[in-house]
Amino acid sequence: MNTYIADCLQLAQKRNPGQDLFLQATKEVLESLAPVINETPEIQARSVLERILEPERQIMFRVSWMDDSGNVHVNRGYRVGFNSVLGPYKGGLRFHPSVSLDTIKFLAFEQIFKNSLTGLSIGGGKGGSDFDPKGKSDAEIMRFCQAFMSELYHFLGADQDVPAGDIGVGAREIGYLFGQYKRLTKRFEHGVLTGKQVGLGGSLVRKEATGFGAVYFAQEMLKTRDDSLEGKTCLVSGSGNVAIYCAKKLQDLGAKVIAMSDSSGSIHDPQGIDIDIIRSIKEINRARIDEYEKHRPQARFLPGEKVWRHACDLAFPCATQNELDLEDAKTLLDNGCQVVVEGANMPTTPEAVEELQSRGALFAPGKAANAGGVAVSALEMQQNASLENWTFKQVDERLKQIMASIHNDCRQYGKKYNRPDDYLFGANIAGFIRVAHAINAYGVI
Ligand code: NDP
Ligand code: 2IT
Repeated sequence: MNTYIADCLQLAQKRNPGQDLFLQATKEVLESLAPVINETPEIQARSVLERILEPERQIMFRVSWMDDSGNVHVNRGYRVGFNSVLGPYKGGLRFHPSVSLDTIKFLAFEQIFKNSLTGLSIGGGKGGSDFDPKGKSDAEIMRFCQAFMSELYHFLGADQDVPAGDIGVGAREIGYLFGQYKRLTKRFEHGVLTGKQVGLGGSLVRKEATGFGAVYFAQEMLKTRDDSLEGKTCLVSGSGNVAIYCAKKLQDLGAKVIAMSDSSGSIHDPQGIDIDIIRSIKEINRARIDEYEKHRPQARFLPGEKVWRHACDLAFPCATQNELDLEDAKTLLDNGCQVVVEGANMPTTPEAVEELQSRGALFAPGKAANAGGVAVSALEMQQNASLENWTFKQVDERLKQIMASIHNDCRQYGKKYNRPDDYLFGANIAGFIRVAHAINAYGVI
């Protein structure tokens, strides 16, 4: 390994002890950068990697709120503004009991390069809380969001930091957060949050964007092998926002999705998942996925099982980090899977990525394949700033163009260094170059 990169990774380890997800993400990006660093001495001379590895700011705060029975709970809130050389901090909020500073830092770090790949003016940030939305009433969710925003609002602004949704945060939560921001600031500042409801400043296609975008990316990958999604068998993990619209687009384009999951287990439907039933169970009723069995006699719920055990052509991990490990990768490959596209952030472990790539499968990293969500968030900011509302078709067309352009950038940078099929390498280099250029252009700040 290049010694400058090795030194920087060592420094990151020393500075961030125990932050395993963050260190995993930094290693995965930096290990790709040797060719660029070797041919661009200013990167080391101006300590560009050291500056990229250190968040510009990290905010942690107490969130106290009252449940419906009058009990007081205390959670921890986070917002990490990692890098703003390309634009205001942009990235989602995650509400999940597993959230720690480590989780938010890894997500914010990934977001820098993802946002750079979109070609739009957005920097990298992420936030959230260890609050668990499961089983909470609507009123409890509202009170939590209000308490969370009561601290966070000081640090937000359409030109400063613009959160959106992620795990456990969708249009309902964004509505409560926006309402509280408006109440506290006395400003109707549309562009301070994205993922708003359509009709209340939200953009058409934002809800669908991450899942649709991942499928548009997969289409581009298959085109390089003169292939298409028509007739392909697919596995999609998760059954949340990303998974649902990934599965929907796959089916619209003639593929068959035979398994999906949530944190309780997976469902297998050999005739193809009925996505309207999943939407009704998970998106509308916020229930558990085992209910699917009641609606489809041929389907089976497999408690605690992942989706990866079934034979498929393409796999789309769309739930959470490190959910597809080495054993899963081997099973997928042995059963004929040739393409893995990450809808989630860092769902594939490094060992699994290596196995997939070394056995000739195509692998698309989340920072490229799931960039459609944040890209349409940026289009929402654009619509808010110009007081315009674009049609579904207009936004969807822009999304397709952006995903095709990210795909092209990954391949071009891969080709330049004789690794045309290595999307992880190409995405890391393409994302990094734009950020490094801006860091140099702004001087030492
Ligand atoms: P949702 O909250 O809508 O859905 C998350 C899904 O993943 C649910 O099915 C959930 O199951 C499952 N899940 C979450 N955590 C775990 C866990 N620890 N173990 C097993 N299953 C889990 O989130 P999204 O669909 O928005 O996000 C999914 C992934 O996509 C995340 O990695 C996120 O960072 C990423 N992403 C999201 C974007 C967006 O715009 N929303 C954009 C780009 C990436 P259960 O219902 O049981 O909790
Ligand atoms: O991981 C992600 O890109 C998101 N959760 C979406 C961020 C956004 O600002 O739309």
